[in-house]
Amino acid sequence: MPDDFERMWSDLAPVGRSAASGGYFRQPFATAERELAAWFEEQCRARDLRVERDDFGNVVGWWDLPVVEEVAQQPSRNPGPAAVLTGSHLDSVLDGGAYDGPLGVVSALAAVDLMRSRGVTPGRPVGVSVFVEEEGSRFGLACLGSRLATGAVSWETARALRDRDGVALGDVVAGGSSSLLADVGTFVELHVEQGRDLVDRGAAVGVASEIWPHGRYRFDFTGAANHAGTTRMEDRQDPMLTYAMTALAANKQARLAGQRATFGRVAVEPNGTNAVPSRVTAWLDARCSSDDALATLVEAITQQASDRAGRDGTALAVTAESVSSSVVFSPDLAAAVAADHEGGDWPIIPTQAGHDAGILSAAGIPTAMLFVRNPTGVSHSPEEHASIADCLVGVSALADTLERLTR
Ligand code: HGY
Ligand code: MN
Ligand code: MN
Ligand code: MN
Repeated sequence: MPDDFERMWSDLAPVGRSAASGGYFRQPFATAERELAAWFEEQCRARDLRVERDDFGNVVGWWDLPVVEEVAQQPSRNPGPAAVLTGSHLDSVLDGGAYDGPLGVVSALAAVDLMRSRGVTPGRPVGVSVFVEEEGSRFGLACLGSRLATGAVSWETARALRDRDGVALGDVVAGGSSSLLADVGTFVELHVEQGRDLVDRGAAVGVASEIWPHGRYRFDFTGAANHAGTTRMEDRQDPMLTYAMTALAANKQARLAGQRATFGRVAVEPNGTNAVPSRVTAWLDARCSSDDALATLVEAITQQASDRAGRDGTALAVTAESVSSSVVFSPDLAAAVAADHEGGDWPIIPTQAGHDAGILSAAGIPTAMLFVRNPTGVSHSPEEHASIADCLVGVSALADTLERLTR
């Protein structure tokens, strides 16, 4: 299995991603997703996993139950046992790392290999899944694929989402419906840790207790375009100033409240060197320990932005583009997954990162997350990393969990 894992891990290179290069892909959504899906489906076929796609680009490779003849004589038999699904995503943030997402997919495939090498025949179907556009890097809505698969967002709404070039999702994806999750009873997602809890605890693997509430908010600062040199300072209505003071306020407010917030994306129009801009659009990413704390923090930042706009003679509009409430994973399932480790329970820790696991949990599917230690905790960066040794511990922990859930 180790060579399988390392071979698969390096195999991602053809689609622009590989552990070695910390690669990422810049191709447009459709190209990257199509190439990544082709790589994944090839891995499924190599394992005789039945490939099922939905209308949104999400894919599952199914390890079906062996067909048992006598079932045919028992037409009244209840439908088969609920399936156990495991997987993650293959897309990335811009200039991201190689582990966030792919580690969960490669580890799921390797866990199937490991279970088979142990001679395990699951008593339930096992699915390996890839949900598309988990980062929302192109169409702006995180966990887009899993939201569509669970119905958390309708296709009618999602199809109108546009990327930075104005291309609508409905123009690049067929759309329609998804039945991938129809028979899924439990979902388990393995993910590289995006933080340093496991390093601090000296553990190779951890289990998620919850996902902090988080949201994305678009701040539109509007001013008056003018000459950068000839316009007196007191005559300016500079939206860049209002944005800059708001970014400062967001950082200060988050620190004071013990929460997390940043403006990671900014668009300036007309973006000239010698002109006061007419408009600055900036996206706030806020993550808080409770729904109330999130609402309070965003309200405080918005209020300071509004006060500043009044002083600068600029206008402000704030739009909440997506808000995800707190997700608390099933404590019993988390405890059972944590206890699967012969050397004592894996630590159970919160995460501030959103995941498809959060969407499926919110849709009522019992869900667990396994984290693999990231030596620096750095993520959403080419510096993101996990050692092969820890990755293999993660695969073994995932196989143990799947084995227990499918008995
Ligand atoms: O942005 C996040 O929270 C996650 O990495 N998608
Ligand atoms: Mn991510
Ligand atoms: Mn991820
Ligand atoms: Mn995620």
